[in-house]
Amino acid sequence: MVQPTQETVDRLLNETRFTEKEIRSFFELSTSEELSRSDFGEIMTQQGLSSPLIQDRIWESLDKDGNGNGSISELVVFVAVLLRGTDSEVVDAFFRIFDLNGDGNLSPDEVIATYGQIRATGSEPLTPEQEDELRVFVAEADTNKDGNLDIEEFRAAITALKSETAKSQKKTMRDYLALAGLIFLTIWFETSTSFALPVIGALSSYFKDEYGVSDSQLGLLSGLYYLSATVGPMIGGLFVVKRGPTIVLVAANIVVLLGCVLLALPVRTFGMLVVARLVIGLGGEVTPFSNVETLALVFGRDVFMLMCGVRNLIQA
Ligand SMILES: [Ca+2]
Ligand SMILES: [Ca+2]
Ligand SMILES: [Ca+2]
Repeated sequence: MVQPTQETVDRLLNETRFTEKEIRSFFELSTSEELSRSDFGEIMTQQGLSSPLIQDRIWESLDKDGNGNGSISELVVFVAVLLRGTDSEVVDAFFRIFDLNGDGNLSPDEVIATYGQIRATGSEPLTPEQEDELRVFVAEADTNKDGNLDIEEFRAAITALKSETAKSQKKTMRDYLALAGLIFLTIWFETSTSFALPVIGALSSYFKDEYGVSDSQLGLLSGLYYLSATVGPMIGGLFVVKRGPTIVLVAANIVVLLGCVLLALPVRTFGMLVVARLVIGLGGEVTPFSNVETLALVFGRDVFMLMCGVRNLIQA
């Protein structure tokens, strides 16, 4: 526990938006008067921020008097910006940390290196796609097109990003109508396949009369569906990885439709039933997983579960 002088408390009251009580509690919680650069490095590395370059940038913001040690007062001022700073103070603080070579400009590589480290704390590093997104972010924010972001461009980009996020969080009547439309589409995509799959069972007496098939042949038709349904998902799964679930979902539904068209043709032979059921099976079991993957892609976390529910309801 460290006791600050009244003079130090008054100065920090002046420099930060903390209350006297908050300032004093920082000191009370501290076990030593100063933090060394190496202790700081150790703490940062433990938190997943291992890059010495980024540690240096944060340290420069912290050790304001540059004496090589972080005092409690310096720590209070640094934390105050992050916790109680205005938007522009926080943005400025991040700009100084992101600007690794300290030239007053953010290059795309600096944004990727720093954002990657901060974002990647305790999780995966940035993917090439995420890096590309950051490059696009820098290119779009770079209004004077010199390839870098100065502080004004960085501020404008962050402000735009914030207002965009706020806008996207406000739901309007239009959003709810769009949601209703999407529920309808989800039902639509699920209904056709869910109807086509068990139709043999429901229409067994019709098939017996119309095609003259026996009970064992009906059993065979059901079995054939599951035979091709074990092959379909293997192919479908490969394409989901390669091409994304949406296109696979559409393709699988087209395959099921093709099978249904074959069933509807006026060729009333057992051979045609066999072919049609094999075709339906090929696409039929691809739809459940590509449908869920598509829902995850299209809907945010809150709506995704609703859509899965809608889908399961239709399946049942
Ligand atoms: Ca210092
Ligand atoms: Ca720079
Ligand atoms: Ca620029």
